Amino acid sequence: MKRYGWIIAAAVSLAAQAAAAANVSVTDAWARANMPGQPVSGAYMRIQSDADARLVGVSSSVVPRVEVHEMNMDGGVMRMREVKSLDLPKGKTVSLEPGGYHIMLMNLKKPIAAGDVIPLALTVESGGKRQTVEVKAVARAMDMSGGAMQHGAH
Ligand SMILES: [Cu+2]
Repeated sequence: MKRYGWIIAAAVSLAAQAAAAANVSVTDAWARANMPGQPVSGAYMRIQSDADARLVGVSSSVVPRVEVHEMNMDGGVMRMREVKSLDLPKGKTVSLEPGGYHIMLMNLKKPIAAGDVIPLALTVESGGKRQTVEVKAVARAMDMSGGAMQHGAH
């Protein structure tokens, strides 16, 4: 599977950027297209901040509920849980990808189809200030046999 086979331009705007706010860049933002009847999916991206920061929330105008999740192995079983805050260390690229940290798209009213654009608003905190980073994740189909995570546990 060519996970990063194509680069998706992430539209990043730094709203209300204060002098102390970190510069946050997001690349390779994508969402997983899903099957009819699946109410959940995942969104993935790479985030880099030029100052120590934290991702403290994500929302979307088209997804009723969005959470930041962590996935790991627990006794041979893949489990995931919500994380309230994800560290974005200065200068380090933090990857959200299948099998690791991801943005959970929940309570979907209709399936996400390949090519759909999912707008996401990331709330990033740094130096006591919060800013919103707008990201557009383009949906792509995913080969479920290629080690993709299942979200059936929800
Ligand atoms: Cu999840």
